[in-house]
Amino acid sequence: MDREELIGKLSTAVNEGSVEESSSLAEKGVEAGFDPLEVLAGVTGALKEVGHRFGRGDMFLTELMFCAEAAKGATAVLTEEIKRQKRDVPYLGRVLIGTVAGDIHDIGKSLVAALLTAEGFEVIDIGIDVPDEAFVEKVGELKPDVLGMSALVSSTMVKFKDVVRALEEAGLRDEVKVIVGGAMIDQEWAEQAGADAFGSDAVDAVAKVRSLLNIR
Ligand code: B1M
Repeated sequence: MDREELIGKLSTAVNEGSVEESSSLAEKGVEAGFDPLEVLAGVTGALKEVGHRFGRGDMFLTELMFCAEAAKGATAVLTEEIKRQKRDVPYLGRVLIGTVAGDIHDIGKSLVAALLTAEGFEVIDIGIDVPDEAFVEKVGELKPDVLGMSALVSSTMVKFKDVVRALEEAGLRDEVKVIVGGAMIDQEWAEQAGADAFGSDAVDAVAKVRSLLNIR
């Protein structure tokens, strides 16, 4: 099977919510030596398609959940390979990352965390549905160089602003750079929230974190 065929089959597996099939195809891609980032793009592209179908009402929530599990399985295999390929990279800094309160989407956030780890950052992932105060508490306790927040739903995007304000109130805002991202987020929203950067995807997030810390 060539790369295009594998990516096509993987996209179908994600679209159909075939959990075992998607992981097995991702493993085949790794064994064949295909670029894991390129294969990952097939997975995220398929999830976008799934999102459109769900948004149009062409799919039930239970079906969406299977598609998400299929994507997660493949993503886990591919991100492990990315980390393996980037072994022995120098330490670049500490990043605290999480999905904001009220939001349980974690695939994008985990992908950003995995690529940052592969790049040489120590990433502390505090999970999903993270209350504002937990972000602030962890920034105070762990002193990360960068705080990353992810949000995917319109009603949770406002949380970035709340956390930034809470960091200011705790006197911690000047001690940490803030980057935000998620499917609905753009540069303008990030600026309005008071963040220092916006990541359009995981690769861009890594570039922005490097730039925030003046790492060439
Ligand atoms: Co949800 N969901 N979902 N969902 N879901 C969306 C976001 C939605 C757009 C689908 C749709 O209707 N078209 C819609 C939001 C609409 C809106 O608000 N305008 C939606 C909805 C409505 C919901 C529920 C409310 C559905 C319901 O219950 N009726 C519910 C919300 C629950 C909650 O959070 N409270 C819900 C639930 C779910 C599942 C649990 C079934 C599942 C998530 C499973 C999981 O994460 N473990 C799910 C999924 C899978 C999606 C879609 C289809 C795919 C999301 C995804 O993982 N994409 C999504 C549609 C879409 O996004 N177009 C949708 C792949 C991922 C790699 O991309 O997360 O964008 P993404 O991350 C990218 C970039 O955005 C960026 O880099 C990543 C890698 O490239 N990025 C960052 C992300 N975070 C970053 C942080 C950074 C920097 C970059 O710095 C820190």
